[in-house]
Amino acid sequence: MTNRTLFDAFRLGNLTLPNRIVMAPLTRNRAGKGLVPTELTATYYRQRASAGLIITEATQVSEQAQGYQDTPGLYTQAQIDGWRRVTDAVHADGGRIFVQLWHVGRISHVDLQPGGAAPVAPSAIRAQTQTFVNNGFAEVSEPRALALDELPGIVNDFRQAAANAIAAGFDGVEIHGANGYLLEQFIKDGANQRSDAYGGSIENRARLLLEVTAAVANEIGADRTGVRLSPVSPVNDMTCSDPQSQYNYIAERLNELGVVYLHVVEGATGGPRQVAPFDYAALRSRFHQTYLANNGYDLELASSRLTEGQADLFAFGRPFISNPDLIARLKTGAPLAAINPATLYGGGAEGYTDYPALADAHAQ
Ligand code: 8OZ
Repeated sequence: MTNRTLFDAFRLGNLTLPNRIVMAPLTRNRAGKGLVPTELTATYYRQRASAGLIITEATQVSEQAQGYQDTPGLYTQAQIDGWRRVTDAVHADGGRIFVQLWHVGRISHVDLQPGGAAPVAPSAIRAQTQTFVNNGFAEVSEPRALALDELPGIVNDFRQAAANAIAAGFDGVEIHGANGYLLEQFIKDGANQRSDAYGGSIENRARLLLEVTAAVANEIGADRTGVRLSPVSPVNDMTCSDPQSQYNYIAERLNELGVVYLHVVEGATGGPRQVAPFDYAALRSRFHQTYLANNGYDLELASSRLTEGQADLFAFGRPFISNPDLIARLKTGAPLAAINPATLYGGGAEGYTDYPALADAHAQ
């Protein structure tokens, strides 16, 4: 038992977070032309600068990495310039911000791929799930299996996007190794039936994630590199025959690489925490840097987990959408505003930058 509180400062790499509550990555599908973040994006993140740390929405490392309409990228100069406006706005209001980098792999659609090509994956197995494209939901497309000699290019795309992130003023990057996207497609055997060095054994299935992480850490520093995992989440049609040994192994290797945090989606992403047996304490014991816990946390659960010493930081997702001043509300016990599910994905300011902070609400 400890008497730490969620509102105490925490040292993360070279940053001092003023509290232990992190804004989780949240896809909002509002990038502008060229998949560039807009002034509205800068306003949205600036409004949330009191978070201990902001982790941005998932951001593509290449054109091929896109799987949903209007999600931002970080591989063109215009995108770097757009993100610079965001990081400047957050820093001006005293905040800290990491960008989450992803490649969606097979969770994509031919209409989002360069030249209308098939999305790429470890194996040519189509996921039973949908994506948001052409202003509606559609089944994801049949993927093609990546050739062995294409994998260094993917590692390099992550490395380059991490360098771009620093050029854009980010404090660090989070590698999206969760939720059924490319890196997790390699990790979990339901999506990976390769017989080369990237499939089969636990070591082989972890290889791409670990190569990407090593390349990013080498480029920008392990103290600015975090990794997100979701060991038992079934989202995006994922299955894994032995998640505990698979993820214990990954945690040991990430510990050796010295990455600054492990961000763990506990249970089914955005759904029940109890979905399959998994020992998160065993995972955490293998990783000696910061453990960032995610999924369904509220003030009470996060406080008790912190007191028990089960995690260092706690990511809150949906509450940050409708409460830009979430930290102040949690601290003072003020009521939380409800989210409007209709304005989560796509659109403009409505349901994005127009949720008031309490002080504003009182002034109206
Ligand atoms: C919701 C809608 C689209 C994408 C994830 C990036 O699950 C996502 C995502 C969430 O990690």
